Amino acid sequence: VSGERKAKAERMFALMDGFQKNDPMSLQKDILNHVEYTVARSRFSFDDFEAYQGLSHSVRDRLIERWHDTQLHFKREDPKRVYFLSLEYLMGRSLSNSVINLGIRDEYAEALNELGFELEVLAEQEGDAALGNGGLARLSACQLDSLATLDYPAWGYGLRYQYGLFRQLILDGFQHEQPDYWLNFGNPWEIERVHVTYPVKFYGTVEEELVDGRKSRVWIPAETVEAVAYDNPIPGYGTRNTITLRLWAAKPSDHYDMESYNTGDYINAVVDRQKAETISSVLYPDDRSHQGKELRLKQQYFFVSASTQDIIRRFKDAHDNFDEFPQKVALQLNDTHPSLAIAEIMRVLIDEENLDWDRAWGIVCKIFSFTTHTVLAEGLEKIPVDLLGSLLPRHLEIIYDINFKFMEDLKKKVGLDYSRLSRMSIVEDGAVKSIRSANLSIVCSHTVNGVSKVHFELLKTKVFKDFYELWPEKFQYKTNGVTQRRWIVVSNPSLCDLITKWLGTEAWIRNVDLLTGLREYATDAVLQQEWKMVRRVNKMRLAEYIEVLSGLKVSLDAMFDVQIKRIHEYKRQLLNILGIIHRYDCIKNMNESDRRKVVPRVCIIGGKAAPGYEIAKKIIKLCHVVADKINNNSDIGDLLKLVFIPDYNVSVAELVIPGADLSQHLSTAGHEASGTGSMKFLMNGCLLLATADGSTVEIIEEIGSENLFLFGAKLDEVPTLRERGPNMKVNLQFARVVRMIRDGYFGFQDYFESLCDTVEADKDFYLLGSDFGSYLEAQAAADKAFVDQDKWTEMSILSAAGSGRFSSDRTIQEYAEKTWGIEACRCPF
Ligand code: BZD
Repeated sequence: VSGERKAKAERMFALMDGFQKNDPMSLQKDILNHVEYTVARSRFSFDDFEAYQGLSHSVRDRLIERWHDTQLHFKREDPKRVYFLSLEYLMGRSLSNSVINLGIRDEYAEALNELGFELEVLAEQEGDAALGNGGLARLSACQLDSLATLDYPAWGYGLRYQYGLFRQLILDGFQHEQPDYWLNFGNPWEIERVHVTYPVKFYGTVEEELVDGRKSRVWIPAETVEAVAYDNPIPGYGTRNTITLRLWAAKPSDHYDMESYNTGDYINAVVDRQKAETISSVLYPDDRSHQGKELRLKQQYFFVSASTQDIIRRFKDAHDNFDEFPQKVALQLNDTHPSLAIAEIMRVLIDEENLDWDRAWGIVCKIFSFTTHTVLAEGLEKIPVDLLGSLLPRHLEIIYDINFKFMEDLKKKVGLDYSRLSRMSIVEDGAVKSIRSANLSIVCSHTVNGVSKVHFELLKTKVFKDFYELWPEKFQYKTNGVTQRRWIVVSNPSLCDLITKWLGTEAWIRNVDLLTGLREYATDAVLQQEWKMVRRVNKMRLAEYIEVLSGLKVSLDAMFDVQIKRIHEYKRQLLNILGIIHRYDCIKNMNESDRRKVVPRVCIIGGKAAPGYEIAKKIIKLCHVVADKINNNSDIGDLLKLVFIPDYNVSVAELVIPGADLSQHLSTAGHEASGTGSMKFLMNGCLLLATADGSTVEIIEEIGSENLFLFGAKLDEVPTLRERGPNMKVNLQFARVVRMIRDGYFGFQDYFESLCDTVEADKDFYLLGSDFGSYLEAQAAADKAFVDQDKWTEMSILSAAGSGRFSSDRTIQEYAEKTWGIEACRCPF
């Protein structure tokens, strides 16, 4: 039978292959057909954007073919699947990534050339899919790429926001937020699944009813919204496997408020119906604070409910006994944002599938794993009980029940230690009674993961200390990683070719550990020469971008020094700017002969501030006024320039990272759970200037402390420093630059007052003052190293060569083996 099945499958795959041909001629035909029939433009007259549309539709066809094959294969094999639940994904652009992962980049480039277009130019037409805030969201995107590439049977689930992360507009140095209505001109990378829809219910009451002679709690919801699936195929590299990122959009339900139609208030009823769509309309732009807003809670439940219905439906297609559920399903909670999934699965198993509590609980405890991305206990998500009780009354009951049983068990273990019991309780009694999402997630997950070694230590000793003592076996960490496909192959094609040439193989694109092979050539004069060339061309691209943005011409001989990430006090962009002011001040007071020794710098800063985060917005403004002062001072010339890159996003990162000589990662030790930006720079041969925080500690293990510029207080010194205040010697230099701002040297004296206050000796929570001296020393060391370009290039090669551990392929393999218990399921042919 299996032979017959195989033959059938082979015939089918052969037919498919006959359907999509990848030679340049067929590709041209396809592109033109799409221009004519999909985009509805004449094939004799279309512009770059229309060419991009035609092109991406032809790529989409090829994605769909592999995606169908993969889904069919998964269905047949019925392996254990992992479902990755995340409220945020920062996918960026898809075109280049897709043609590379499909292995038909060169064919497309040739086809387009013959049509008079350039692939790179058309790729620029695409806007970013920015359905996320920062590190957590980009990590999800990298992990999907690795899941597909490593052939894991995986699904990503999320929300299809109509408005992604706001666009940052800078007017007179101030940040303004503009809506990102990214779906305006259609999105060729998604497939609307009109038949994959689920009702999601809200509000109402819980009543006790007799069901089959048993007393049961029954939720009678008051509102229904429809969730419609949009599938985004995610192709793996070097494999046919193409997995699904399924994003849900909210649509009015057909059952919605029929009453109003009957009573004749037709117009209001239609307007009301439309309100359902607001659930998936906008991404919350705060990457730290949790405000307990109803809409946010609705988003979370909407996404969780639709996803779990889909997962359970898929399970039930092939199984009828829920005890098998844990053998087939792993649910990964990306931070606490999807933690309502726990209560939802309990509810479905008990209320809809009629399992008793213990059986349902036994299942739930085997399927969930939870990864936290936070370092501060204060940063943990809380849901006000009142809000949850009104929106999801039955879920609140279930969470109370889980907590009651947990507390009873805990009492048996720790006795009546009330302070401990209250710290560990899922329910927080306080001014606002709330549900602690992290406690819920820990209690109900079999594994809790941190994202770096340092983070893991903090989880064990601070953030989740009580839980670690109770269940040490639950806690693990998986060092974050990024995908080398996006961060080298797509964004730095010349470095990619160079690496392949020197390693003599492309295999590193799937097995990044092979990069260590570059170590033996780190001092090879020929490689060094070629490496420098590649880096210079990338700097040229970046310099052109800067000129177009700001009109500023920068020297390619200068050190390009970059800090790009969300603006946060703990990330200390302010430390960077104060350092720049100090450098400016020194240069101004130098004589001619000293000036000749200065290493010229182009300082580049970019990032968004959460709209309500005043201090972060002031840091952006400060950057602009300092830049105005420095860049317009003819006396300084090329020795120092400062540029703020507006609207930082994934595609900007793809341009900036390959062109950076030095990148800065300045978080106060103990504040960055991991940090993944540094990994992208490292892979691209950019040197790091960093504190011993998050992933940097592990980067040092790989490349050695001699190959980066380390500074600042160590994790264990931070608490003492906070108590003692900064030491006086450092204070002098630091006080001088802060004083310049306070005195109005850069203008906006009143406006910057509160910003300066945050770093006054007695308030300097993030320790800018005490780290300043050591920061300047690290900067001086970087200058010194840059003078010897051969040595610098050696360090650069060693950085890239040591970046293998920071591939998301490694992270995902560890998750698969140690947390999810899933195996690869490779689509044949
Ligand atoms: O997650 C980040 C951490 O700050 C980084 O250190 C880490 O590298 C990455 C990936 O693990 N956290 C976030 O990006 N968090 C958010 O974006 C976020 C969004 C909404 C609500 C809360 C946090």
